[in-house]
Amino acid sequence: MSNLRVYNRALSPEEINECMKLDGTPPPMDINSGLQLHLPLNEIVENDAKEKEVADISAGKLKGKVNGNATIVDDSQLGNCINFDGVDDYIELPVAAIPQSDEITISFWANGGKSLPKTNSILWAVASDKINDYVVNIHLPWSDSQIYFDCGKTPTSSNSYNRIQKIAEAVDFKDKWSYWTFTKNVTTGEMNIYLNGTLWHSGTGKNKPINSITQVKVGAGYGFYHGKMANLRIYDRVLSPEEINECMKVDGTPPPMDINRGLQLHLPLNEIVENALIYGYMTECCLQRKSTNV
Ligand SMILES: [Ca+2]
Repeated sequence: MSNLRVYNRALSPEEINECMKLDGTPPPMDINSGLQLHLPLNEIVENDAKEKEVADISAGKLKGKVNGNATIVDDSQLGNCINFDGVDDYIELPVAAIPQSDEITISFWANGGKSLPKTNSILWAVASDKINDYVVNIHLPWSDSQIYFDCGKTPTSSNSYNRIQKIAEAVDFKDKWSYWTFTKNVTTGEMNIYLNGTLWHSGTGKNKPINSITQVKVGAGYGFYHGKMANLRIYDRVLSPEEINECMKVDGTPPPMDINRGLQLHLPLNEIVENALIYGYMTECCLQRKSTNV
């Protein structure tokens, strides 16, 4: 016997088939492991102080504060997404959005407006009040059509960042959605840029650390980004190419049926464990873990 499920509701034939399919499929990659921030950017809400915010759906539940008059627009490819006017719109994030770790991954969808290329940052995190004291900075692109990825700096001096850059085609940064992923590993000194899940540019010998930050902005920094953006994710680790492709696929796929709704019990029945002295605790803990790991 395998995968006994008990629900407090009647499942539809489609849901029953989904359970059957799921049990025969290997577990998916854990694209939530090391996730520091995930802004879907599909909704702007007002908080109690009447400030506009975007929600972080990662465990950290950080809030982004919306400035200017950034709007949510309906998009035929990605559904609702945020639009920056390129004049004064941006999101301010808490400094905890950028992990101070040896590794980082930043990924998002961007669809640039007509005014690109122009002087702008789409993501910007600085160590002081100096505009170019970058800890992380992405020009997408700068006015010279180059994509710049800056990450890590000499702690004691400003304007001392590690950088990789490459000229981009207009088709990659305007009037069309592209999925961009930026990674850095401080220990190996490797910095990578992926375009639509394929490695697009890389650099080595970039060992400067990702140190402390005083300000983080999305859609602005050194100039204002013009265009649409969706699903910003930041990780405290370097994602594999397979994981990057999985994120890209997840974002383009409609949400699956919620076969966990009303689930009272799920015994995978794939393991028999010996209990310890803390019998009651162990049983409850294992059952909980297994039902949430479906
Ligand atoms: Ca505006």
